[in-house]
Amino acid sequence: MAEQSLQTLGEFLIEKQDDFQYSTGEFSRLLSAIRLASKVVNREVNKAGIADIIGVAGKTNIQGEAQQKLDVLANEIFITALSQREVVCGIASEENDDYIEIKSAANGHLSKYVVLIDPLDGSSNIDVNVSVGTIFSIYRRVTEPGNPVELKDFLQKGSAQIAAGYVVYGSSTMIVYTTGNGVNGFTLDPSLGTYYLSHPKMQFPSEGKIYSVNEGNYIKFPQGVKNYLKYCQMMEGDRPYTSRYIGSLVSDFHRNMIKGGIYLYPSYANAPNGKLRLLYECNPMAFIAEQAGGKASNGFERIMDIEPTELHQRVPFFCGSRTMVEKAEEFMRMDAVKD
Ligand code: P6P
Repeated sequence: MAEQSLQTLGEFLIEKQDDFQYSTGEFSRLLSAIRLASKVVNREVNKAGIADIIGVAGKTNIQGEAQQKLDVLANEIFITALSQREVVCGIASEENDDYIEIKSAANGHLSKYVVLIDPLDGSSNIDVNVSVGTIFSIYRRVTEPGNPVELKDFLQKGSAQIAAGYVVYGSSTMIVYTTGNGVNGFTLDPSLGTYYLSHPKMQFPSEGKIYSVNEGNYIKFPQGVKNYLKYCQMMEGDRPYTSRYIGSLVSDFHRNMIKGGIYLYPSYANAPNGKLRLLYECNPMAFIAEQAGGKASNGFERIMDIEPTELHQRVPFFCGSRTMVEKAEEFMRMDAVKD
């Protein structure tokens, strides 16, 4: 199908603006800032290999500029794009210990949105040319506009998100996001720098045959997880399932949403809350999963019901096709009853 017959992300934002109860145009400008930043990060991610080849990685590039780690660079790109459009009053990032207060020249602290972001998740995969992603979560501030943003504006339950999405820098670059009216995916045509609606109304298949987990941690997993993995591997009915683990949450999630599957990052011996962060990894992915008919929990409780207490807190994460997550939760409950 020729590009000119496909809807662009820009046209989609305009068309859907009325769906969005906060449609003052500010939100569309916020998503446009994310769209622009993702294109810049996409360019940097795709030339990272070149940087390695011509030996500039780690020191200075051919222009004599300091070569930055890509996740630090991606963080700066998103923060700059968001700060300069006077649509957010605060940003919290995986790369920053504390949240960033944004005071815009034009309206001071009157912007009503806060963004939480993992600017380049899975960045350790860059060196081995495996796909990585950006994950973002958007809330309305809960404190009075006009005053500086506060920590409580960020420590909101996932159920209060007004939008969430990810960028997957893979064999193609895609933006997938929800504003609570379903999930839509847009693919970048790099020759034009335009995102086109390629995956309308994405749905998690209710069943799946793929499980994604780092089995290297098996010995340290809770017994309920061990029992679920053995269930996945048993010769029975539609099993054994297939194990697929990229080591990049966005990529594993994206494949599972298209093909059906479950992603697990459980707690384990020396990590009682697992590895993934609640606010800028699990909540946004949970919002997308639920909007696509899937499910996301910590093995017992809905991720988006968890009351956050810290900016960078971790939670165990079970996310994907509804029946698969429910089966995993069943094994977790059975094990909990025994304790
Ligand atoms: P492990 C990347 O660091 C990440 O946050 C996710 O993208 C990925 O799924 C997970 O951690 C990989 O962690 O411990 O299996 O290497």
